[in-house]
Amino acid sequence: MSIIYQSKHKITLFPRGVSTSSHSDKKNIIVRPPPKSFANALTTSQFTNGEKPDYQLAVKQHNEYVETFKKLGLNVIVLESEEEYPDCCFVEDQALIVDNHVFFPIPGAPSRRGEQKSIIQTITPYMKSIHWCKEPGKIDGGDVVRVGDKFYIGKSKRSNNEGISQFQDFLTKLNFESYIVNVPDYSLHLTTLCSSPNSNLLLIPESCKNDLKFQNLPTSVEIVTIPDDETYGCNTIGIDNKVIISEGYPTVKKKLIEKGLEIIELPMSEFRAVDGSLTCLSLFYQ
Ligand code: CIR
Repeated sequence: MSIIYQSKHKITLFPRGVSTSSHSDKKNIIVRPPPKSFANALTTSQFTNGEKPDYQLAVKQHNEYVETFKKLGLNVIVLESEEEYPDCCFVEDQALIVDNHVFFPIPGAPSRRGEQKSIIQTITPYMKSIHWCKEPGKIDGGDVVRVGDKFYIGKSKRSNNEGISQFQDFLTKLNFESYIVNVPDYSLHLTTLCSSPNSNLLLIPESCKNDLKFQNLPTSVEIVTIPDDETYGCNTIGIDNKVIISEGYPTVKKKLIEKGLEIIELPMSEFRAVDGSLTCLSLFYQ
């Protein structure tokens, strides 16, 4: 198995609102640094001005991300980069872990399917049950947002009805409600547009207030809208009273401070260049 680093098991804080995990089930975090081939990662950007991502800077930014979780007391498991998979740092897409039950999706991008092998090897020993997506289903972890104890699943270019329905069956067996949200064409994943920094908040861009239909949100949840030019900043990771946000999104910062949350800002420019956000870089389990 290709684990290159594992921090001391010192756990005091619990992240929440990241993809599929609740605040109480995140003790271990799996990450994978970008490979040297990172500049070839999939992207919707055109790079007309020679703005391809810079590998060295991406490694530096990834390192800051990892150090943040170590400082917060999580057990950090760092997998080896895989050169043949330029997108391999975006581990969120490769597994859907809910209360230590895992659903392994068939990732929507065929070029990314081989990234899953090492994730399967790493996670499987710790899971209570293992479930597999079957063809013709496809779904990316980046299309799943947990808000409190309800799950919202993005129907996107990467996640189709068959994949979503298989994942919903998995959630039903675990007694969770789930709802489909149509992801607008201009966006890669549901997590590209929103996040739940704690179980009472949902951050979305203003223009998505009408586009993204979150049915039956828990009554305690407040929707916080952010100007469209800060859409990228809507992807956050909440940890107890702290929230990790991307650097350069002043309204996101201000509104979360107003909610009494403490902010940790991280530079994300190189991951943003290839459509990756904060949550895409991690997988959590108990
Ligand atoms: C991709 O297109 O698959 C990667 N370049 C970005 C994946 C981002 N992952 C995520 O939002 N969960």
